[in-house]
Amino acid sequence: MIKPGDASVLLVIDVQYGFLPGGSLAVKDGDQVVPVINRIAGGFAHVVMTQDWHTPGHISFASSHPGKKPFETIDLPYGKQVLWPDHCVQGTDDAALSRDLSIPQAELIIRKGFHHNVDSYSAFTEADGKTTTGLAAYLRARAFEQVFVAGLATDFCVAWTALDARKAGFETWVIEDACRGLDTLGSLAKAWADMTQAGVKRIQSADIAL
Ligand code: VGL
Ligand code: ZN
Repeated sequence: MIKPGDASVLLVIDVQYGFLPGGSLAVKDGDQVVPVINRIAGGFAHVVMTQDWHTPGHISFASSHPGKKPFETIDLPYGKQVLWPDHCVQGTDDAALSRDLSIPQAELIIRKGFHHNVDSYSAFTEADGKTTTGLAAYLRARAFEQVFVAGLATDFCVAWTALDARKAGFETWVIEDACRGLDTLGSLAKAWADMTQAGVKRIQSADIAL
């Protein structure tokens, strides 16, 4: 069993209506993470949430690229980009955090994806690999050392966040049953392979002592 301590923080990634059933980029069974996250959050004194928060016409939207369809890829100056349906546009209900989350102690909400010409999956670094959200500096300033990651989607925002947490030197766990994936073009298996390779620990919510 793993017992979260004073130096542990839970990152709750993108539990927003856009990624829940009925949302614009719905993750299958995405709503099932909510009760699991609510339960484990009770064991954490420190919680940070993220919120995908795109400009209208964002570069990651297929609709911004004539002739392109969602889930196709294109080459952008910073690398390959999967194109998505329009989702989580700033100020819309689709971008709102689920009202079923019950985590009143959450200390910070990091918004990401608001740079019009750069996507951002990771809570730490945007897809250009250099623009920072400030989260690593925040976590260090707060003296956190262990990062636990849960939310949506396993193979994009959760995985990129966990990989960057490792790069930033944090001990990192992903709580598998507190996440659900999109799994487009084999992305879920690849994400787990990359995370395992990087030393991210894969656990279940039952492994956490609450
Ligand atoms: C996400 C695709 C596009 C995610 C966000 O939260 O995993 N995926 N934007
Ligand atoms: Zn997005």
